[in-house]
Amino acid sequence: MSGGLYSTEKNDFDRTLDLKKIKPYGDAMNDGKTQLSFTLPVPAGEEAIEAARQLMREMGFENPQVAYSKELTNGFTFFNCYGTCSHTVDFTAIRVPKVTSTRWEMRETDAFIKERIGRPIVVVGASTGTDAHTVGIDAIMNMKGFAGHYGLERYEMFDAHNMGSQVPNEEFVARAIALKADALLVSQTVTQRDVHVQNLAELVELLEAEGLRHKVILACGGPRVSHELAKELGYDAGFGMNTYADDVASFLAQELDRRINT
Ligand code: B12
Repeated sequence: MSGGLYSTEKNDFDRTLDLKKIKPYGDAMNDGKTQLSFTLPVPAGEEAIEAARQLMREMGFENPQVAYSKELTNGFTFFNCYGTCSHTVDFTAIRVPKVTSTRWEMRETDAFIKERIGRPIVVVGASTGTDAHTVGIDAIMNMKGFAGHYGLERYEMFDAHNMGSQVPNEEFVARAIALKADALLVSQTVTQRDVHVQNLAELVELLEAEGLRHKVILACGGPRVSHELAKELGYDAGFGMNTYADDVASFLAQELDRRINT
């Protein structure tokens, strides 16, 4: 097949594919068939189903169909729906800012650090501010890791310190200074009223006030964190959902090597 599925050329599989105007695929190219689910704050019944259909039309779906609905609790109904999407997106114009390091396995990263840095990389991590969610930072740092990917504590060449959750920025910075950290990892899960943005920005200000910002690699992560947002807030990198320790470890090793050796 010439060019592959993601080339701008039409592929042999379906000549009606136009990457400048992509839409959901159900069982034929460009049919727009979409499944979506949502809950409305109304009791179950024919009126609720009609409300769901009308809402889908407003969202740009033709032929809206409610396949399943169930009242979850008094006055709240869940819907499973199908519809035909009437909108398209230009796939060829999409540019997503992302971390550009190469993802290596744990052993490759350890070997690289041994050879190029010559000592373990000191990392301090926490879920900071009022955020009580620990699962994200644990997934990255703890020995057992996440979904079969060991965390930084398992690496021979990382000296990983996980401070847990609800760590005030001041305490986080104090620990970074005490341990002479090379890298700081911040996790933010709660985003209500943009609390994550305020908290992440405050940490950058504190680090700048201590004259530390450019001495450490600063990365953040969480389900609603993107690399773009992280860069905007003055971080070196941002990691979203489905990140593994491999991603962060590779990034830290390659970034520290760039800073020390080039
Ligand atoms: C478990 C959970 C809790 C547990 C947390 C227990 C614990 N020890 O962590 C408890 C019950 C305590 C809890 C409390 C609250 N929760 Co809660 N919680 C969840 C839940 C169900 C799962 C989160 C989770 O563990 N995900 C699994 C991990 C592995 O995924 P992750 O965090 O995205 O992490 C990955 C990536 O994002 C990334 N990553 C994350 N951090 C970092 C950091 C770095 C440096 C890097 C590189 C990568 C990285 O890597 C990880 C692995 O891939 C979610 C809903 C959901 N299904 O997601 C709600 C949810 C996050 N909680 C929510 C809320 C609102 C709360 C409360 C405020 C509720 C309340 N009113 O009291 C409180 C928080 C109070 C506080 N002060 O923070 C909301 C957040 C909404 C929002 N956008 O702000 C959610 C989305 C539920 C919802 N739909 O409303 N919660």
